[in-house]
Amino acid sequence: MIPIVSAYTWVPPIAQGFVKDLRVRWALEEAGIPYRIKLIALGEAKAPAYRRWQPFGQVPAYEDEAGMLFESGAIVLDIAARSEALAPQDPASRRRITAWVIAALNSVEPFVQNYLRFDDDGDAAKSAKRRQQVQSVLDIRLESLVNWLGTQDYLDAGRFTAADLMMATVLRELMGSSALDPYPTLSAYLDRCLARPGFTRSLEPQLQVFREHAPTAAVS
Ligand SMILES: N[C@@H](CCC(=O)N[C@@H](CS)C(=O)NCC(=O)O)C(=O)O
Repeated sequence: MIPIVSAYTWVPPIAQGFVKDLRVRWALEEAGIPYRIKLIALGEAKAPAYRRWQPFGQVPAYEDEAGMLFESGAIVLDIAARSEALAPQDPASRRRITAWVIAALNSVEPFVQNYLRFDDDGDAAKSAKRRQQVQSVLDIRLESLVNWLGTQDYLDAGRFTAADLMMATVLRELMGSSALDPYPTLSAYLDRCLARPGFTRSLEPQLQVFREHAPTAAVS
């Protein structure tokens, strides 16, 4: 069976290019595994039938001959477990790459999202202080990544792996902000990951679907 990945027909412009089916598409592109996209409307994701595939009513969900799966990290790791292109297949490498995928999702992404979603609450002094706190905890994580990378091009195994795929999708969320400015190592790392043809092959089709399903302006 050709693997199936769920994706939205359309999301607001701010989310376009960042919907998390991108991670799965990218992994499949790197692995050279053909796949089909199952498009669903935003509202459809909340229907009971879809929730049997993705319990939280989100994308991506995934299905292949082994069955249904959800959570982008779990899906990428599952694909990596079968693809040398995404991870060296010796057990020691695979467990380190698992750790990095979880680190991207658990030790970095929450701080990225807190930073990006920070909202002033109207009290300028309190907001400035809180913003500073949110930024400094993110900085601690980014500095840790810089220290880990040192002069390495990639997180582990001396080459691009699923660990970099996941970390790049997380760091990429910061691209519209100034958060990466103090970290040229991370900007260069991100550029290196996003320059991969597999990334472009995953991003473009997602964007194309949104172009095709763009809401038309109401005619008055
Ligand atoms: N932890 C999930 C998060 C998936 C997720 O956040 N999906 C978003 C799109 S990027 C979504 O479907 N949002 C709609 C919603 O939560 O109702 C994963 O990594 O797969």
